[in-house]
Amino acid sequence: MKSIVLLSFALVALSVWGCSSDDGAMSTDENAGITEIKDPGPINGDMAKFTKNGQGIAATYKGRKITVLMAEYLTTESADEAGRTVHYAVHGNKQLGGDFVPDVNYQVDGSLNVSYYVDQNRPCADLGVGATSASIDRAMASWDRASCSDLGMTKIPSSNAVTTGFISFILGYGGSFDVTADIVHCGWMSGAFFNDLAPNGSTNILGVTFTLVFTDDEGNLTDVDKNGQYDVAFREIYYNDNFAWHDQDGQKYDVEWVALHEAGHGLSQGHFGSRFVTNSNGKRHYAPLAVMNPAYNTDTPKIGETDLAGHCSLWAMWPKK
Ligand SMILES: [Ca+2]
Ligand SMILES: [Ca+2]
Ligand SMILES: [Zn+2]
Repeated sequence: MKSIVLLSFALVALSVWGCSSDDGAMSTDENAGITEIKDPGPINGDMAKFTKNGQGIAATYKGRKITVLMAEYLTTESADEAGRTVHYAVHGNKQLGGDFVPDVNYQVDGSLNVSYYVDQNRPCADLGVGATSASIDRAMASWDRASCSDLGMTKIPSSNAVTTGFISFILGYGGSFDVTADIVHCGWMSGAFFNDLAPNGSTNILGVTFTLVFTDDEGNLTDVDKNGQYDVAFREIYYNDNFAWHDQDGQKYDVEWVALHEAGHGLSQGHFGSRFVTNSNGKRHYAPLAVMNPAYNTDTPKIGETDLAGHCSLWAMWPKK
């Protein structure tokens, strides 16, 4: 059975092999010169960063405590290490993911619709908030168009009076414990914020999504709907202003591409894709090529077949409104 799985994976890998256009022709000898780079796996992060005076985060929503579960970060295509998942709340050796609870009482927006908010108070240095907000809106609309799911994607209008940033607040970069939406695009942060996340983060990490989850009164993570996933309160997305950002001009780094990737995390999807390097030129490739690969890999922001399959497995059963 295992060999069949491996064989079918190899066929998938060959059939959907993707390289950016400047890579030139691949070797005709598929068995030579290509090395898989093993996924180093998730990291256990330092929860102490997110506690104050030895206490867990005391932020609450409707009487429920909220804490940080994990961070998923996206790296550049040239970073030595691909994006990874940092688990802050680890119970025993269990590193579970998080998912929204299909119950309005566990929806911070009080609705089974998926809401998002774009904070325009942390603008990008390269582009106006109109352009970056439009890019984010297109990314959210792309996920909303998936016909297998009925997200009811709803945008909460941006207001300069609203302060987002649960994570940035805790880490000392300003923000608040206010809750605005299921998915919050908090805006662009300095490179220092990303160095706090991972070594060389300022120069390797393009964006990050933090998953915030509910806990019980004692601070234990909950799984009230018993789906094997911790119960997500909301997610926060941050972009790295240490990079040059572009708006649909084919240059790196395209806001919509990164927003589409981060919104995939916002909708509970993780990274996937195996990483390979062509030995002769050091170019890195993913199979299958996808927007949910852990590194930036194309200038065309689009949801791939594998991305869509992952999305549908998470959302096809979401209750209709
Ligand atoms: Ca909702
Ligand atoms: Ca759950
Ligand atoms: Zn990611």
